[in-house]
Amino acid sequence: MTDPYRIIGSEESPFSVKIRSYFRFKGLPHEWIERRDAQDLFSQHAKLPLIPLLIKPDGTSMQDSTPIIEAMEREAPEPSVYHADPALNFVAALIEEFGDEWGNKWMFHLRWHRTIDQVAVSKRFAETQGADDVEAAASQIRERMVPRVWFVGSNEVTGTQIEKSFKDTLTLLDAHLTEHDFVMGGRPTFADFGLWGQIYNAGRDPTGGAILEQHPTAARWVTTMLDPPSDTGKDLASWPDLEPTLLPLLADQIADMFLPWSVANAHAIEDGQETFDVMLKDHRWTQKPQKYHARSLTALREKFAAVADNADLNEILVACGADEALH
Ligand SMILES: N[C@@H](CCC(=O)N[C@@H](CS)C(=O)NCC(=O)O)C(=O)O
Repeated sequence: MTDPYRIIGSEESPFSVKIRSYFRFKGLPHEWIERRDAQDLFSQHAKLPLIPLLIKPDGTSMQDSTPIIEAMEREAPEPSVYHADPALNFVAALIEEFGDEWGNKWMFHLRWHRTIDQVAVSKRFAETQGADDVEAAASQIRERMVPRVWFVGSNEVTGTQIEKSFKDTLTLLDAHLTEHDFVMGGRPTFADFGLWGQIYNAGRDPTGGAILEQHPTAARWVTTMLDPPSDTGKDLASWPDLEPTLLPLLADQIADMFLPWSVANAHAIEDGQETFDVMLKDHRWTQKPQKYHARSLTALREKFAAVADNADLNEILVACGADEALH
C-alpha cells in the first residue's frame, strides 16, 4: 500500500492550513502532522525552516504552498482548482497572490499588535507546543514574536491601514459571497485557499475574530473552507456574474493597495534600500523591504506574461486598475 502524503504544519500557520484545506478539497489521502511532533522528519526533509512541508509517497518533499498546489494539480488534476477560462484563471492566481502576500500582514499584525491578542496567542502557542511552564513559555514567545511585526510591514505608520484593509476586504467578500458560494463561483479555486488561510487564522484570535464575526457570510465561507466539499455539484461563474461584486475587491484592495505596495517593495529590493515609502490610497506606507515578495511578484508577472494577450483579461485588469503593475 502506498503511504499517503504527509503534511507537516501547524494550525497556527496560514500557509499550512491552506495546503490542508486544498488536500481535503482534492480528496487526497494525507496525514497531517503537527510541526512539534515531527522534529526528525522535518530535519530529514526540509530545505528551509518553513512550514508547510509536504512529503510525497515516493519520499520526495516540497515547500512553498503555491508550487505545492501547482505540482499537485499536475499529479491529481480532478477536481481542478483552476478556472477553465484563462482570463479568470489568472484573476484567481492574482487573488491567491494577494491572500498569501498581503493577507499575511492582516494576520500577523492582528495577532501580535494588541496586548489582548499577544497574551491569548502566546498562551495558545505555548500550550500547543506542550510547554511544562505555559506562562514562562508564553512570555518568551511573546518577546520573540512582537518585534517581528516589523518584518511584515506592521508599524505605527501602517497599523491603521492594515486593519482597515482587513475590514474592507471582509466587507467586500461578505457582499461577494452573498452572491457566490466561493470566490470564483460554485466551488473552490486557487482564489480561495490562500486568502482563506490568512483570514481563518486571523479569525482565531480575539481582535480578528471579533471583526470576522461582524461579517457573517464571509465567516460562513471561512467555516466551509476548513473542510471544503470535493463535489459541490455547482459550476464556476463567468465574468458577467462575478463582476458586480468581485471587481470592487480587485479594484479597492488589489489594484489600489496590494499591487502598488508589491511594486514598490520590488524596486526597493532592486535598489538595495534599507526601508521604502509608498503612497497607498493617499496614506504613506513605510517598511523594510521583503525579499520573498519581490520573487513572488516576478512569478506572478510570469504567469501574466503567458496570458498577456488575452483581451478579456486585459479588459478586467484595466477596469480594476491592475494592468500597469503586471508588466
Ligand atoms: N511562501 C511560503 C511561506 C511559508 C511560511 O512563511 N511559513 C511560516 C508559517 S505560516 C513559517 O514556517 N515560519 C517559520 C516558523 O514558523 O518557524 C509558503 O507559501 O508556504
